[in-house]
Amino acid sequence: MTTAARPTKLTEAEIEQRAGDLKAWSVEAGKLHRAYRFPNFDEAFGFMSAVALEAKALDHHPEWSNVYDRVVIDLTTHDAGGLTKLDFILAARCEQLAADFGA
Ligand code: H2B
Repeated sequence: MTTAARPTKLTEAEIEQRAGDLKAWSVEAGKLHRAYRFPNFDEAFGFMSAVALEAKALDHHPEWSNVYDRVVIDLTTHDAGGLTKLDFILAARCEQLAADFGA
């Protein structure tokens, strides 16, 4: 297995630029933040299962919580001490998958 180079922390300007593509997300306490509501628990957990596979593939993992039909996600790159392109890649995948699961 090859070791992928870890991405570097984005500058404020780079964060603002990338955030323009993710209107439903906000930057809170330096993390990309989004709350989703699904039709029911099955859809919420299905979404989380799909995101978990993405997280595994990217080797990039969300901070998140679930209560019934709600999923709250915070994304940051712990190794870099801030936001990197990986957070924006995972956020964009979350948007696509959330739509698939009826959010
Ligand atoms: N996920 C997140 N969100 N941030 C990281 O810095 C991170 C990760 N690092 N998943 C990865 C795993 C690292 O620990 C492994 C060794 O690649």
